[in-house]
Amino acid sequence: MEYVSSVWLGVLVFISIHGYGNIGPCEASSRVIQTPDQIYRTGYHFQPAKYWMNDPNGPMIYMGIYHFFYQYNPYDAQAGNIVWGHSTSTDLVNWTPQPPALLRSEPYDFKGCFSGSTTLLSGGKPAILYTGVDFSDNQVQNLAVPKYLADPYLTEWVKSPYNPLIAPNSVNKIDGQNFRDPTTAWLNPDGNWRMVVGNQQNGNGIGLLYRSKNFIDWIQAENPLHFMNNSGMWECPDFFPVSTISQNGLETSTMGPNVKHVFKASKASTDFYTVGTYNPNKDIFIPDNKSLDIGLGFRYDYGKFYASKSFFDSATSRKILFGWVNESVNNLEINSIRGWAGLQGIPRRIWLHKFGNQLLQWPIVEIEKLRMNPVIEDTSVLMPGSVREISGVNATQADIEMSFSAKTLEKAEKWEANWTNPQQVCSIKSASVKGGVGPFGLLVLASKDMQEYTAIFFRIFRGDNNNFIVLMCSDQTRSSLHLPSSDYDKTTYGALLNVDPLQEKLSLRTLIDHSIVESFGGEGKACITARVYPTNLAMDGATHLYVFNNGSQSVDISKLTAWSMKTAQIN
Ligand code: DQQ
Repeated sequence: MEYVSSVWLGVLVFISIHGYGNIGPCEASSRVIQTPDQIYRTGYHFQPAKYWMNDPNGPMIYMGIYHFFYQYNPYDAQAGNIVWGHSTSTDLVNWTPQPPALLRSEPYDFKGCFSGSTTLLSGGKPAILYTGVDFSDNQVQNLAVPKYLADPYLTEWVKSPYNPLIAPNSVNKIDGQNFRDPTTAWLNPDGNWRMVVGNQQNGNGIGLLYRSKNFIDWIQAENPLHFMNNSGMWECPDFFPVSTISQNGLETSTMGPNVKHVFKASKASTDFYTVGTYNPNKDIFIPDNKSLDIGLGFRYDYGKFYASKSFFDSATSRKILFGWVNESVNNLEINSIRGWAGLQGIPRRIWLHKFGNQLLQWPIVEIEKLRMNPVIEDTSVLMPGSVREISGVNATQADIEMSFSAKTLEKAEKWEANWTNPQQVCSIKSASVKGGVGPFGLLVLASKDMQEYTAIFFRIFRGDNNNFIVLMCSDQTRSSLHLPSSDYDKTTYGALLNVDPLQEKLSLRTLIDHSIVESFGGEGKACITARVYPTNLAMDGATHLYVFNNGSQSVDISKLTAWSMKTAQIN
């Protein structure tokens, strides 16, 4: 049933009385909330049993077992003492903990075993390349190999006696503070390996290129594989081929016809990528479109998702991406009390869009085996100003797929010429700001009275050329109200979605898991991940899920399916 919700109006009245931008969380609730350790732990997202985790490292499949490594502090829920945590899986959903693969043990990694990658060498033998932080705080590149290749779980790793393989020195003049995160290596037609290390020189982000015949002696190429002036340090570079004719992934050394390459760099808390052409003979990578180069064009995610790492799953011919989803609490004490910090996003399958300029991303299909008790709504109309609860779903641990369409876009607001940053438009035009076509979408992890919610929504604008512009937003301004705003990062996230709303339905997939909300818009054209800490979850263990339309025009929901999600066995 459609209705103009008095609750929604109540929210708007509340906002207008209290002032939207400055609602102090303490003002919103005078209750003191004791936050138990486990409330915000996730049910189906990867996290260690305790303590701090950041970057994904070297995911791979070996002898039919998936391996996942990660930056891990084995003593504390804060960054520091970094080693390589390790877990294994047969389905990328349930994970078994293994002993850390790399501990800080040698002069060349005594201050940290930083990020790196795995490569499958000839005969499928795995090798880890990783950054060690040495006694003098210099970052150096190291090698480790499995102790027992017959062990599918690879529980023991041996560091190479030749370490460090590459170190900053007076000849190469590399800045030892900004030299880290080797990529998976690829084998060039000339029979030599190549790999890239992240670097910064004079504020310019650089992907230094190295060549090696034997995986031990690495020679720096004269030119970097890629760089960008004034873009700051490039952490965790990734470089891999994608097919222009198939959604299948490609093994990292694949080259030739129907292949493009993707270069990714992590900088300023954001993972940027660009699609281009790699010439293996000249060792040159050229982005197809300069205006879509690193920092200018596409991001894997427009919310919280960093230091990502991809791998080729030879068992299913997929390219799969992992990314670190940091906490949004700035108060380190909170993490310490909880005893853990950091999540991995649900692994995403990635492939090149048919237009060739961007990747599409979708949660791996295996996650769907956790779905249960679907709530299915067929076509319905969302009237202007309406809010409707989706009941019968565990709204704390859910997977929702839906698509919207509008019969007319007559009421679309004008896209202003000075709006160059979608994220800013999402903050000005947040979920509570009434629009023309939209905002419409989901209110997740919401309280019953809807004082608190996280809104994932679309707005459709009219551009100058009679075109339509689709904005996708994730609005956290009314999330986690029990946390003082000084402790909680409430940034609103936003992205433009390359969808023609006259021709196509607007799809939304949202994964909710206690303190993470991952949203995939336009069938994976734009992703936004947010961290939220629902007050209600702390109070009574309950959260709610709503669809809403705060525009002045009705929109149709063509299909909506919401599943409760089972809990996976994770570490
Ligand atoms: N995290 C690692 C570094 C990397 C950074 C240290 C990115 O190797 O550059 O934990 O989050």
